[in-house]
Amino acid sequence: MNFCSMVAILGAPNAGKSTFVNYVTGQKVAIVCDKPNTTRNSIYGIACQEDYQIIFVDTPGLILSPDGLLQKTMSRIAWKSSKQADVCLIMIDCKKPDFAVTDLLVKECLQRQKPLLMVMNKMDLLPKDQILPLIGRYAELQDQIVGYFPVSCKTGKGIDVVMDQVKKLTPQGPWLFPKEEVTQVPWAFSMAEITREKVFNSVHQEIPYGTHVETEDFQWSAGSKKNLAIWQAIFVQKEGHRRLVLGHHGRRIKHIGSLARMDMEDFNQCPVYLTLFVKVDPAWSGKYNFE
Ligand SMILES: Nc1nc2c(ncn2[C@@H]2O[C@H](COP(=O)(O)OP(=O)(O)OP(=O)(O)O)[C@@H](O)[C@H]2O)c(=O)[nH]1
Ligand SMILES: [Mg+2]
Repeated sequence: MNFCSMVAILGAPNAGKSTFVNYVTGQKVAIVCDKPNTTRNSIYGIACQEDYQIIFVDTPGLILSPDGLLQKTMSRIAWKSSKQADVCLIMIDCKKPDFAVTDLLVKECLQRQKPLLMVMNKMDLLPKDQILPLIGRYAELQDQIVGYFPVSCKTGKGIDVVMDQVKKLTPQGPWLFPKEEVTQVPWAFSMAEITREKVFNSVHQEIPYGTHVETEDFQWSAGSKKNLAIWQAIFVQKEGHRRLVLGHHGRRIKHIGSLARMDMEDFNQCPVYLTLFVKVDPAWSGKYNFE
């Protein structure tokens, strides 16, 4: 007998949604950064345990007043995922809760009559007694909320309890993906995301938000020894940003490339030759389909 459900992971930017999805799948399906608004698409993390297939949908952090095409699209993706899901999981950063976003999400999820789990993340950063005031905020909705789950997505503490609860809410039904699949996004996209994560971690202020990475080409070796060549373009919106991404004497792009290459070797289990180009395209966000 098979069981299957789709669980939308919703919350404010930086709450730890992608870290959660990586933890439950045991693989890095989504990129993680300490800067907000890292995730731009809906990314499935597919976890299979015994007869259960749970599709966790990582979503962009919700922004209340989205500014510009990219942010508006990101917010739309988050709302769409919440509509399609069987279960909603709202992730809260206990250390820095964003109540404006969380209140709105709670209201919308309950209106849609979805089972709602409140996951209080980053418990490793604060003493247990500080979590009670956070739970008290939704006291009058207690009967409608499935439960509160203190976790640390970094250490994994408490996540087994969330998994057990999700399984209880999962109906009988056919699996939607083959057992070995961990995400729905194309491989070339995952490779581009690896590089985008390194760019996000290496540059600051508005530059990461104006950056997009595309895998333009790749080639597997023809010989007996498996290896892989990948060519990617990092799009930025201004010439000044291109210079910053390149760095003095190209040092920054070299560093980005070598970190990305190591992750790609890990992902593909073979040597990788990565070539990066930095290109200026002020209008890239208008051309790119995020959904
Ligand atoms: N200390 C601690 N840090 C965490 C935990 N979970 C996530 N983080 C950190 O929080 C930051 C944001 O994590 P992400 O998983 O990228 O957050 P997100 O909710 O996906 O963010 P967006 O994609 O921007 O919406 C990263 O620096 C993570 O390492 C946790 O349980 N404890
Ligand atoms: Mg994310």
